[in-house]
Amino acid sequence: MYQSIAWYATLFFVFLIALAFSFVYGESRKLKEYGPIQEKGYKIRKFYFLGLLAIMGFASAISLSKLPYHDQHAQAKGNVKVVDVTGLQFAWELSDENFIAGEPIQFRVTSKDVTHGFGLYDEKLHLIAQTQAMPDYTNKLSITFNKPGTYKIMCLEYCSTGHHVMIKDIIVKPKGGK
Ligand SMILES: [Cu+2]
Repeated sequence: MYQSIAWYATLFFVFLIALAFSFVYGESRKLKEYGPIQEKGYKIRKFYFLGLLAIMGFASAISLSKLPYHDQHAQAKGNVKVVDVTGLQFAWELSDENFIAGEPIQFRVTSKDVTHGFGLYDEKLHLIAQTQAMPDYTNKLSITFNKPGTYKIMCLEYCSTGHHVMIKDIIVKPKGGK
């Protein structure tokens, strides 16, 4: 859906630019007094600048708050399960592999060798969360698996020949069930 919106928006703006160019080309053939045109142009420019500023400010405020960057300084609260994750060539090691739906989890992700990408995928292979797995550094990633099922960790950073086998299943059991 977003691709088609982006595509039509691009077409629309290309069309607007083409329109502006043909207008300028048409006008450039007429002889006119320069002063008033310049004054009008400056007014339009100011209007566009302020308009653009307002739109970009608004869009930034909305989209920045939704960026999936997790709070690295967040402390694991009482009932949060902390799971240490280590990426290595070519596997994922987890300190705990028992997951229950609805349980808040904080992954603490690091690497033993090179940089890997910790990508969490749901059953439809949609990426639901990700962070870097870096040597000598721990990234915190908080997530709650709302539905039981088989999730996957896949490496998101090309890390040499075995990169494609860095896949691990995470089985999330239903709450109260087996
Ligand atoms: Cu990797």
